[in-house]
Amino acid sequence: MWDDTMRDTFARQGYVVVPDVLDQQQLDELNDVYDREILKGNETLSASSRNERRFNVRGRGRHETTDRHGNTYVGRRLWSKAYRDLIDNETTLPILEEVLGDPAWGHAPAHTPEKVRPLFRLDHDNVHYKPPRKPADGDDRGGTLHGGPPHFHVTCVYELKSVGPGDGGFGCVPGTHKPANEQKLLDMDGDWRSNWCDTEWTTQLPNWDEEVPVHRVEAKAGDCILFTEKLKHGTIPWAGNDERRTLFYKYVPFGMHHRDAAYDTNDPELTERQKQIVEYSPCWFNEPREDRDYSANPALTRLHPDARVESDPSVLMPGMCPPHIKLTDETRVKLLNGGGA
Ligand SMILES: O=C(O)CCC(=O)C(=O)O
Repeated sequence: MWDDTMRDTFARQGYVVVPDVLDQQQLDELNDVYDREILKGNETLSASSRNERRFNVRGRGRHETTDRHGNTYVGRRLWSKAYRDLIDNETTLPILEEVLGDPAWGHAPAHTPEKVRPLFRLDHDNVHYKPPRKPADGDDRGGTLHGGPPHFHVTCVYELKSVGPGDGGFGCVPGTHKPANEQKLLDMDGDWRSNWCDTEWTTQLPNWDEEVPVHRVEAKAGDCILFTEKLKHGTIPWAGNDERRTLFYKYVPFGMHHRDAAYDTNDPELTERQKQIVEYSPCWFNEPREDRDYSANPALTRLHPDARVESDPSVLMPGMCPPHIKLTDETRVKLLNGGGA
């Protein structure tokens, strides 16, 4: 399935649609739980969010456990065998291993030791829901374009219902995962982040650079849109006759902090491999966000002995950008002075 054609498409566009990742039985199970947990049973959603639901479900039925590194986890996500099996889906797993493990793709820092390169992590998840919508149903601005070449996470977008022409949902500006193409956006006058797509409710800037066209990505139920967060992407207003039901599983390379969702690794229903994928790395190549309290998670601040201030760009595929290594000034000085991690 992940052949050179698909690899080339992903390298060129920054995304690729991997077809038929989920079979009908998996889709039925995922949709059944979705119906039960989200559409019918979820009393925690506020009335204002009934038309547009964007959330992760980690916080439902909260409970807390502590893993073997001393990190504390709170919460559960949509939780059934079908959802757990998406953590290490057999089709996307080898793709993730390659694009998150091989520093040539610009997600893993070049100094990541070979033996930990296959150990990517599920950083967090999101669920998007939209009811069927018609133009008369009122304003929908969709979302702004975001992402950028120094980002280092990769997302598997699983469609639980088909997304057809003109429906909306996932959109992007292919090629902008590479700085040279991103620059074409940065050079455009006007608010290109908000005004990037022509729909019933939104208008593209009249001076949009034709060299960086927008893709409205279609996919069948069961397909996976795999994209790098280096790519400029966003949500196109929903205009489908059917619902939008989309799951986002967002992965990072070993030892790279992004949003750090904290899954319950003590859940007995996880397989060993799933546990390893949701577990925090024991030490890190970048540092966690300063606006969060990590006192319950001591291992989240421990740097890997091979941590560096920058990732060597010479290993990259042509045009790719190395991952941003977020470090405090104090750590930078220490590393630059040869103090080690
Ligand atoms: O498919 C979409 O709605 C866009 C998702 C998105 O912007 C994201 O996952 O960061």
